[in-house]
Amino acid sequence: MADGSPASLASAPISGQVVSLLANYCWVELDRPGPTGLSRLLCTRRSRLGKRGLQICSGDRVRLEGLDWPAGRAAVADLEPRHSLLSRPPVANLSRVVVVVSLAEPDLDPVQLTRFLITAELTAQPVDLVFSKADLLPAEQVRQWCGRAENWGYRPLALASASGLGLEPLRQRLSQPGLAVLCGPSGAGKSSLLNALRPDLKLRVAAVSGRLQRGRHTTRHVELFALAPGALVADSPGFNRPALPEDPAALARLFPELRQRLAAGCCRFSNCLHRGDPGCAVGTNWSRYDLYAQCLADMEADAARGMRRGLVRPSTACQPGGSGLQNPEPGQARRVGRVEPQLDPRLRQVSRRRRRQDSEQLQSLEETSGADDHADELS
Ligand SMILES: Nc1nc2c(ncn2[C@@H]2O[C@H](COP(=O)(O)OP(=O)(O)OP(=O)(O)O)[C@@H](O)[C@H]2O)c(=O)[nH]1
Ligand SMILES: [Mg+2]
Ligand SMILES: [Zn+2]
Repeated sequence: MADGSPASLASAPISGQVVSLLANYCWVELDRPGPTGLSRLLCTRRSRLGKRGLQICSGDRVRLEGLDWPAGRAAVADLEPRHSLLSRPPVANLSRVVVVVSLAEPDLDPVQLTRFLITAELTAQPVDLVFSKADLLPAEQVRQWCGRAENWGYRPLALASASGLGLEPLRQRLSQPGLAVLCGPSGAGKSSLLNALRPDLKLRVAAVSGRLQRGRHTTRHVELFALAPGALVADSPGFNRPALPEDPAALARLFPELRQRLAAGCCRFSNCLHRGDPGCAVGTNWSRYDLYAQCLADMEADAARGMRRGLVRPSTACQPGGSGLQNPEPGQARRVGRVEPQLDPRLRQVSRRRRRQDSEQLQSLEETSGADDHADELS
């Protein structure tokens, strides 16, 4: 075991965690300071990592070689397996995702918020929801938003960075060991929040602009900061439209309130999309149902577009307007067969409208041969 002497340090494998990623370099915080007392090295990436298809993310645990202590440089030789991953912003080995959205400037958009929550839930780590800029809305409206989010299964925190209102409960959650990632739209106040929690960071922030009071993409890359012993927090660049997963069947588990209903046995079908289909007791009478249905419709429209462009493998569950009941599990055909698949007319409308926005080439394909037939052939 390494005892800290120069001899043992020379032989011990040097490892650490990627705390920020630049174009061709990354900063790695060492597990133990080096012989010169240096705790952070600027590292290149060995090309063999790329050849093995390994992409480094902030938060990755890495092994280093080619150490040049006087220059403070090294090269990343290998990646340790990740225990969790957030796809966008890309962060590995996180233990908590904090979705930050502003109550005003820019206004809170429930569809956008739902997409951020879905991305966060995909990590299978605890998800926190922060409503920022609570000082810009009357207290009653702040309470209403918190009540809504509680119905969705979250424990939201409303806060204002400048005054420090509501900051301490967040500090407590973020001070737990592990890596928490702040993510959300540009201008939501993520960096301001970190500045309020750790004023010495002095992270760059910028006023929102334009009619919609959008953010200016001030933070350009993910960076990890220590907040308490063993507790790291990542700031991240804001963006406006998180992607949805490809598989519509995976969506229900990403809504905590729906997950709860499913755990209580509200649906007996294993391949149901819970869209009010006959025989599905989940129903449509829950507060985020419209947002859930819209996400499903968007996923189906994305899949239809991807199939035409040859980007996505056809899947019966992704057919425009499909109810997800057409493809029963083995042994379930008769039981599922009694439930007639419902073609939801609203979804057809969404698909057609989206298709009209496609390229001219796709439009002419629709006009000449009937796009629905073509999509069916492909699937
Ligand atoms: N009124 C008010 N303004 C805030 C609050 N928090 C942040 N702001 C302002 O909102 C603007 C955007 O804040 P940032 O911290 O740069 O937002 P961000 O989420 O880091 O944005 P990106 O880095 O672009 O993703 C700045 O002008 C902040 O001063 C708050 O609690 N109340
Ligand atoms: Mg920022
Ligand atoms: Zn169902």
